Amino acid sequence: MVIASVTAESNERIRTLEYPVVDLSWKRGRAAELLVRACEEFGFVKVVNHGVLRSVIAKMEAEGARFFALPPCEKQKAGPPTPLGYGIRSIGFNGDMGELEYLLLHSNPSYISQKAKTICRKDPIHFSGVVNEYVKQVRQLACQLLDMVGEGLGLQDTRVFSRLLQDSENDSLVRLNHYPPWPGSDRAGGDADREPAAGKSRDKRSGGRIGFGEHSDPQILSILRSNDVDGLQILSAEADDGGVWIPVPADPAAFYVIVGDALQAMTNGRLVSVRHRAMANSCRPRTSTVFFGAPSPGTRITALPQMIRPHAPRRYKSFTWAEYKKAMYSLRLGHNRLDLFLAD
Ligand code: GA4
Repeated sequence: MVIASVTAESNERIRTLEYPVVDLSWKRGRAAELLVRACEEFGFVKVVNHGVLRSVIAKMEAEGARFFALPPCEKQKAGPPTPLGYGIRSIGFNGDMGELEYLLLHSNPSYISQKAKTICRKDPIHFSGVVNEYVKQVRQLACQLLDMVGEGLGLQDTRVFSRLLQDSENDSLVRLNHYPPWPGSDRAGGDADREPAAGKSRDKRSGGRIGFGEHSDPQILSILRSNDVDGLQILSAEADDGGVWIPVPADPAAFYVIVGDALQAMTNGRLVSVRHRAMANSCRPRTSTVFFGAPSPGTRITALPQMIRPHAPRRYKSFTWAEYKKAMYSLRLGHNRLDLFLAD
């Protein structure tokens, strides 16, 4: 597998940490095989040569920048998040807090055109056009990757995952995040000695300021990109010390692919939904855009028969996406919510 490495300080040791990269210009069969290995071992992969047009990405980024630069009272008109809409610091309904502001939108064009009236009052049609085009291209990328996963797993019906994202009732979301800068944070010597303000969270080991806390994504597949400011970290499952946070350097030209809980359940645990978080330590603002590919609410999430074997018995009860969402909104961000659906 092609691996990128990053040197990081963890547990008072300097270590080289690794994460997988797949280049979509490689031969399809080889790329599919490596994609599956990455999703099995990490639940995460950086994808380059992805084919999403740079102009589409740039327009989406510009719309995000324009919105977040509005005065607070203007932004509030697109809130509060219920759970969709504009939010600041508060995440979900159960007291989770982050160091960010965000726009969380349904990917359905009719929802976007309705919501655009509060997000971009000057030109809602332009805003919806930009978001719809971005969603269309990134959904296509997600479907291409899911078809490759189907191939790499040796499934006869290689479209079994991508069909869920193409369903007219699919519940996919798009999220724009803006992590404001933290003044003084990049100065020499770091800032682990600085006390965060009341209620703000910090990683106990590194002292870094957490922008969006540890969690897994509930959906099938998430496709993330960011500006050139670092912050994304993935948790590697290491038996000896309960996991190590791997900082994934920013690359605005790449997309980062995150396996969600629903794909873990459908593959009976063969692909793993990776726990990840975003740090907000930089003296420059970090922005990220995430597409969360989800099925329709009525879709039944259940392990594919080919994934159940004598040595790999059924791990999860089957559930509908609507049932899973109900559970996830009743729980904290960091909860291992799939555990609630473990088979008897
Ligand atoms: C995590 C992944 C996505 O950002 C998200 C988040 C959602 C929200 O912000 O409303 C949740 C979180 C996420 C999982 C648990 C619940 C719901 C916040 C929260 C505490 C949009 C999603 O789908 O699930």
